[in-house]
Amino acid sequence: MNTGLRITAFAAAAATTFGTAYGVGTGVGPVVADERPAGHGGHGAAREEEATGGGVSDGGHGAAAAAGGLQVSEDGYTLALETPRVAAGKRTELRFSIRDESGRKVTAFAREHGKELHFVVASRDLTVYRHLHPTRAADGTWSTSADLPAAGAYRAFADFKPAKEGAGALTLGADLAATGAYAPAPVPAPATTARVDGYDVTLTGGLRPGRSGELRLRVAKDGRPVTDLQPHLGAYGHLVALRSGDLAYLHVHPGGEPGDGSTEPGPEVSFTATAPSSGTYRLFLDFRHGDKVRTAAFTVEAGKPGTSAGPPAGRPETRVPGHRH
Ligand SMILES: [Cu+2]
Repeated sequence: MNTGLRITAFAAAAATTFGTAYGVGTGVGPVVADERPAGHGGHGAAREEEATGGGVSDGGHGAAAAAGGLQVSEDGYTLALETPRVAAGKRTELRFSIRDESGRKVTAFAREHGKELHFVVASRDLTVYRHLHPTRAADGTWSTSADLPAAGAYRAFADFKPAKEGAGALTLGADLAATGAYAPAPVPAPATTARVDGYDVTLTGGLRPGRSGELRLRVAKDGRPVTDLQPHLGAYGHLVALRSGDLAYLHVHPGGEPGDGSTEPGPEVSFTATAPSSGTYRLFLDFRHGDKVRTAAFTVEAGKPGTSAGPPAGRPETRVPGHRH
């Protein structure tokens, strides 16, 4: 599995980038992970991917920058949304393509998490979230059906890696609008539990600005821990974090994967992520159980005094010795 090896190498480079992000500040500008030495991974992400060897890696998931999705065009690639306006409240087709520097539709993608491209749509107020897997026509046009229940402003993210020598993973973002009467909602208040379809998901840990933080999500159903989560795209859960205010897209690394010999199918799934800044973030966890994918959503504050995830009030954050590898 060549892909597995290549992505593993990239994951190591990406982890290095994350480790370095603290030192260089919290800029969201592109960092070319491929040019960094890949010899010393940050969060053990590379190790876990190596164990699975299945070409599944959050490390390759657009990890070239601390935050993605803020640009419609990056590294010569552009997200061209052919359906920038759709009707709210009914199932519609979303169509787009990834264009290269010369405007041609890209047709060669590397697989990540078993897919050539991951498409996430979130409302600007972070109350609606969809993680979709469009299909690609031979000419490079992607399409998927989606239903956006509320009118308003949305951001669409394409998370992919061109299958081109030296190309890094990218997350491009484009504005999308759902027409209809618009009633923007406030971002839900921070909470450590989320309820979806009879499942209770509890969050411990949190996001820290400029530093890697662990997020552990525990899934229970009817009060009982769920210990038979099903793999979904090569992991027991997929987590996307979006920053409130600009919907910066954070890259989250799984803390282990099915078949690596140590990762249990629940009740807990763990991730590491580095917030590019303090502020409010919304976390969306997709997990699969009973043959259905569900999404649990949480609002968390990064770096806010008084929260467990943030630095203690009035005291500068100190580095944990040995945290960086
Ligand atoms: Cu996906």
